[in-house]
This record gives sequence, C-alpha cells and structure tokens, in this order.
Amino acid sequence: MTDVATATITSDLDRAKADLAALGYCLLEGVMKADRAAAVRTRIADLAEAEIAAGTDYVYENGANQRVWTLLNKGDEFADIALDPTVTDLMSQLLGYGFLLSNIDANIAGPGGKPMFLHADQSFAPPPWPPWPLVANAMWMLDDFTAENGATRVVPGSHLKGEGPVPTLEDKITTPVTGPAGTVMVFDGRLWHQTGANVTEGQRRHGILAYYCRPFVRTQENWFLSIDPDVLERRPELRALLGYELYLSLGMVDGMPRQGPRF
Ligand SMILES: O=C(O)CCC(=O)C(=O)O
Repeated sequence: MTDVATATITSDLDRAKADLAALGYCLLEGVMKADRAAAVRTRIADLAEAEIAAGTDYVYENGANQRVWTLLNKGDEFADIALDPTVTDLMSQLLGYGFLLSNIDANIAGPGGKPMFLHADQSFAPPPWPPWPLVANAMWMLDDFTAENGATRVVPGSHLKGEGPVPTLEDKITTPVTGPAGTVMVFDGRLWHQTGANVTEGQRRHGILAYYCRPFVRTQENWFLSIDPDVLERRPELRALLGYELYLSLGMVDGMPRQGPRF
C-alpha cells in the first residue's frame, strides 16, 4: 500500500497518544529492554514446546501458528507485563477507570502461516459502536516484527468507522506494523487488524497480547475459574485488574459493602 499514514515508533508518550487518537494505534519503543524481551521470548518458546509435549497445546493454522493462553498462571513475568505502567496509563485513557484485563496470551506466527481473518477486537458488540473503544490491546513484540515474519497488519484510521470489517483473509488493504523487539503496539479495540502471513523460511514471530476491556464488558478469560489462587496471593495488585473489586455496583457480593451507599 502507498501513501498510508502510519504510526511513528517513539518514546514520546504525547506523540504516541496523538497516533492512537488519529490512527487507532501507536508504537512505543524500548518499553521492554532487549535483554528482558529475549528472556520473555525464551520463556514463551519453552512453554510452547512444553505444551506440545504435554498435549495441551493450542497449535492452529495447519501447524504453523501457536497460542499460549492464560499466561498469568505460567510465570510472574507475565503479571509484570499485564501491569506495565506505560501501557496501563494508555489503557486508562482509552478505557476509563476500573478497566479489566480481558486476557493475556502469546501468539507465535510461524513459517507458512496465512493471514488471520481481518477483525476488530470488539466485534462481539453489535454496531453502531459508541464513539469510544470497549476494549483495547497491547502487542508486545518479542522478536523484530517484519512484513515477512507475520507482523500484525492494520487498517490505520479504521477505528473511526463505527463498525467492524467484513472478515476476510485478504491482506491487501492492511499495512504491516513493524518494529524492533521490545516495542509495544497499543491499539484501540475498534481498529481493523490481522496477524500477517509468515513467508520466511524459518523465523517464528513471538508476540504477547495483553488485552483489556471496560469494567462492564465480559472478559475473554474467565478469571474466576482459571486464575491460580497462588498467583493472586503472590500478586494481590492483580485483583482489581481481574474483576475482584467493585466497579460502581458491579461485582457485588451479598450487596454493596454495608458501610457504602444503599440503593
Ligand atoms: O498476532 C497478531 O499479530 C494479532 C493477533 C490478533 O489479531 C488477535 O489476537 O486478535
């Protein structure tokens, strides 16, 4: 594609916020230092291999791609990613106070993988959409993302269309979002996007999607069933993010706390 406005890779938060508003996504460089990105990548690759060996894997796309789900139960480094202050600051701007973690998983795009269907992450909501996002996502690049190895592809500005796309595997209307390992792409839940095709001979593209939602939207992961209680005990700061705290009158247990407002 030519002449498409695309986000600038930056460490300037104001610049990133401007891209997010105008284009529906932004790119922040170096939020994760190179050695940390490499260590997290190794951990994801090990988990992916171990899940295949255990028969609990989520391999798809004819064996080319693999998801590793529910990362909070698979290492405290993933709680740090979910709670990252730069990303959560942007999330509170996009989603308001009390936002939740909808899910956190890894997506590995391997050689031979075709494009994912074009979608927006809030396609569960019927159109017309409100003029603000219901959900938002952060893609943490653990490898250099390139057009060849399956970088996420987006339609810049599509977050303003008010509805999702007709799902298609076509990648001609999308543009690849490339960046060095350690870059994080934060994107509005209305943005049309897809995983790119991986046309390399042997590169596996590792990324972590930390996916958030407004506090009145159902989370993708059912945390109440899936979170390991030891994780919550070790990392109590996750409680609010996973929906264990009240949001106005949502999330009550036997009514509101007795010292609070009555209705
Ligand atoms: O892995 C990617 O590049 C994007 C994945 C994606 O679009 C999704 O999980 O909704």
